[in-house]
Amino acid sequence: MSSPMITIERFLLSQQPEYAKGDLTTLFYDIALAAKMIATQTRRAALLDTLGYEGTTNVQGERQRKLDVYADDVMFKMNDHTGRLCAMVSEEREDWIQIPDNYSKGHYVMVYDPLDGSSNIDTNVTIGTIFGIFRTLDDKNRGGLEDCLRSGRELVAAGYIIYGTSTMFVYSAGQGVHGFTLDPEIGEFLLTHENMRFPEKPAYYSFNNGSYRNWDPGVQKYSDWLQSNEGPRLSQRYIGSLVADFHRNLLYGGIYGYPGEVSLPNGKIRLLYEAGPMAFLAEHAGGYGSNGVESLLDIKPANLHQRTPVFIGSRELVTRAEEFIRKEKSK
Ligand code: AFP
Repeated sequence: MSSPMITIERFLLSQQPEYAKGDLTTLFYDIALAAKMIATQTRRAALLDTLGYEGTTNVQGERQRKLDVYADDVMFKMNDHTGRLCAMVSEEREDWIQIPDNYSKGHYVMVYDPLDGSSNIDTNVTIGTIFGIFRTLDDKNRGGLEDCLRSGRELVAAGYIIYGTSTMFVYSAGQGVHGFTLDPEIGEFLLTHENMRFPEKPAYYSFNNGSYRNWDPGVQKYSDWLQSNEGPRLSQRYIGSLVADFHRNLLYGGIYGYPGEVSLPNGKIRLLYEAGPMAFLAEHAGGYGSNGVESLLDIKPANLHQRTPVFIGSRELVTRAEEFIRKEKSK
């Protein structure tokens, strides 16, 4: 354990710039509380009969699992009444979420994927929650759709919670990426990974190679290069949970990719509440996130649930992917 013992609350207070002390700090604390509730529920899911499907589908046409619905509800209920947010966007809801009339509206917008990788839930594989935070564009006119449809460059903070062998809260508010581990005995997140950076020499690449035949030639050639003698000689690790694959690659160096496919030209990952926040974290850890052509942070979504190809992780590996893709496109 790190020494001295630093709780997430203490760290947040010491790190936030003066303007953000208060609302942004407590917003993180609210998210951390939601994370503890989701962690408790996921750990006991089989015992509480919360594995399996809810019997509904979300806006992406995906069948919702009971834990997807639970996590979405917790993220919403921990944040709707606090007066810190003026709007939210969730993967699980078609429209953006306005703050109920009986609560006051704050100055921040939170976008989130309540449970990423949820197809892994029933097999006890690591899953996560992703969030991003924007400041409202217009203090007098808060919480409209234009406050939500923003590029990743406009994020003031982003983070994820990873529900693995331990539960971790990882975030950046623009001053480094910091990780906290939940001590279940005392119910607190404690600082364990200060100032996380992608290591210089990467170790892993994480693509679903089962989809190789459906990728563009540029992505196929990049994948061939990764595995060739001329390549960087990485091991392949793919969990199929963006948060988990990203987290491992952040600690050991590497690249996660979810390219476009023949029947899914923009891939599967959502720009606003998955790719954008993860690209924000990558850049603040010395890495990079791209759609294969440009930075994921520079793309303004045209709609809330827009998808994008994703290549994210160690900067050099991602820029090499862009080179392969550009070269093939220009032929
Ligand atoms: P689910 O939330 O439906 O499990 O999707 C997770 C995800 O968006 C991302 O976290 C994974 O990396 C990717 O999809 C896995 O997709 P494939 O199974 O097609 O590789």
